[in-house]
Amino acid sequence: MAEWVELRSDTFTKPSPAMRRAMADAEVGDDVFQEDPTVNALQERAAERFGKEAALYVPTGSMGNETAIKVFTSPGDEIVVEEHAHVVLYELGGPAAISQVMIKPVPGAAGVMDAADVAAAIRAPSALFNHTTLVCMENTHNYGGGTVWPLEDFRAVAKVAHERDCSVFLDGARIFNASIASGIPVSEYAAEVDALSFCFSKGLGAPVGSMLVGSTEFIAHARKVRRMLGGGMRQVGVLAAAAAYAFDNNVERLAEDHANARRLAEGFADALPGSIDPATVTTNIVMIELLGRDELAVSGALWDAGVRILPTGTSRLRAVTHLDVDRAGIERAIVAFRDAIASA
Ligand code: TLP
Repeated sequence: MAEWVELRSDTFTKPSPAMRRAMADAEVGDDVFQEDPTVNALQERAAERFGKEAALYVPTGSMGNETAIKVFTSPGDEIVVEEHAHVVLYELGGPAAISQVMIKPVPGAAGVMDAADVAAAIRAPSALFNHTTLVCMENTHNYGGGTVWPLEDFRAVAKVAHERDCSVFLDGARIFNASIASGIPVSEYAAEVDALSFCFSKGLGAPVGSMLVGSTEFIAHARKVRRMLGGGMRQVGVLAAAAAYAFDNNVERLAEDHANARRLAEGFADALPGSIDPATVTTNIVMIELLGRDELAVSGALWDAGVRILPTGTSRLRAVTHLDVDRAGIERAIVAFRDAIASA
């Protein structure tokens, strides 16, 4: 039996022996000079898969998001984003610090914004008001509980943004989870936006790395910003090889993580009725309402039982399924949760 059931995040996945072999065998070159063949091939492959002109390998999802925001805005602009988006809550004020933009947060239904709210949040060009130049969406939505945006909502938001001359960016850190859950190819989401980021280092199981995808012009500018932020990497083909392996082997299997997340939610709902509606769990993120119980006491009891679940600071716990947790681990987590609730 595994020592731990690690459910704090899909970022905890470790490279498998086969992925490590692919890394060891990678051909490399200096990527600042665009001479790393493994990186170049990965970028071409990503651009093709998303139906865009070009792509840029970046160290993290946060750097991808912050780079895109900088490319699409000028200091003093305003960007419209769902209020619980990663760029709002978890990037340490990056949009303000790096791009000098204001954030106009918009409420969402489990992370999905309404096009009318977005339209109302975009300010008309004026000598008095902040200039709105960018609308960002997040799919799947992390804080919302791994929500997949319905395509029509996604299209409606992109449409109102474009009609008002805003660029549209997608934080698609987990876009492959969205695609596997909905059956919608990633290129269909990509077709609605000007650029997007996605991560290899989450459910796809690579140790590092994300990708920015967009037009040739966008990527050329993003390459400069990446360098400015300290993200110009050298013989990084060893990491890109892990990402290529993830592309080949770890996309279709995300369905297994989604089934495990649903089973986990069912077990939690059984142990603590009202803590979660399992029907809302469609990808790999499970947000559990503790209904007044102390989140640190519950997560501490789980930890003692060998189950790691993330306290969020809001009386909710978050569990994320991934390729390093199998069904036996899920069942173990359910038993531990039942015990933790009984003693909390
Ligand atoms: N999210 C992490 C934490 O930072 C919260 C996690 O464990 O889920 N966009 C989204 C939607 C994300 O969930 C994350 C990571 C990122 C961007 C940033 O990726 P990294 O960690 O590579 O900078």
